[in-house]
Amino acid sequence: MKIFTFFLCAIFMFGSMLKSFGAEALPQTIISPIDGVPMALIPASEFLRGTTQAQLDGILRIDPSLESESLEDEQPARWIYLDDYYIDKYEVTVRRYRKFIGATGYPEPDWVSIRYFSPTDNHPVTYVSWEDAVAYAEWAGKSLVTEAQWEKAARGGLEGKLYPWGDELTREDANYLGVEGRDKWDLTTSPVGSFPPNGYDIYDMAGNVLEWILDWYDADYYQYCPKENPVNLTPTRFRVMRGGAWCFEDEGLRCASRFIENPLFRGADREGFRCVLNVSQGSVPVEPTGRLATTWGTIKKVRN
Ligand SMILES: [Ca+2]
Ligand SMILES: [Ca+2]
Repeated sequence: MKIFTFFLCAIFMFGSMLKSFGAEALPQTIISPIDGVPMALIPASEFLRGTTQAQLDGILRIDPSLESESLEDEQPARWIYLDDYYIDKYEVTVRRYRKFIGATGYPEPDWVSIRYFSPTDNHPVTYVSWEDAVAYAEWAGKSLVTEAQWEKAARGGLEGKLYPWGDELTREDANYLGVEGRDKWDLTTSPVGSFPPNGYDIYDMAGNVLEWILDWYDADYYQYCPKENPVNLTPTRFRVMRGGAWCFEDEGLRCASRFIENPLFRGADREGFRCVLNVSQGSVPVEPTGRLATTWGTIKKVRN
């Protein structure tokens, strides 16, 4: 309890030191003070979200077995504006999740199953529910990723591409169904960061584990959502998951692919998450000197 109280105080101090920054002053990379993960800045801007009709036609030409209706929830493609935010460069690992459990006394996950599909501490944690992911994010002083934040980060600054690095997916890019080349993992996750990052220096946005998203899933959400900082907080039956997983075909690894899951489900060998820091909500810790700092000491600041 004492440790938990310490973390609550620390998060409060963390927030109280916030200061507004122009985008030009924000460092490209920060180290998240509580869970120690490097986070990449995604600068405020518009990005083209979703799947255009031309892309949808192309996808169906490549794989005629797909039903066009199954991709309609990715339409219409629209320009969406998002404020500055930082996103974890890596999926939350077994090591970081264990640290969270130890610090808070949060209920232990199914370590036996986790170990089977994620055999080392540097593999992504799995067998976590949406609520587990939110609890971790709150402990870490961060938030779960919104659906729009996830897709913008996945696109890596590119416009209208199918995957985080372009329109082709190869075995050098990601862990998905099967084994070849750099993808040495057949029926398990790979250690986080085993493949090259995208243009925002973020790893495993395609494949490895599916990632829990803050939004509730609505197939029609793109048709009516706001243009700025959209997040669907109206309850439905499912939460969104993004990015595909180690057991998915290549089509499921597209940046625009949307998946659904029961938020209470904690039994999946392919489901993990990552977190964000929302700059506008005052979650970037800055001292008047411009140094990043917390009650734990100065945050390691890394320049790309
Ligand atoms: Ca594989
Ligand atoms: Ca992933």
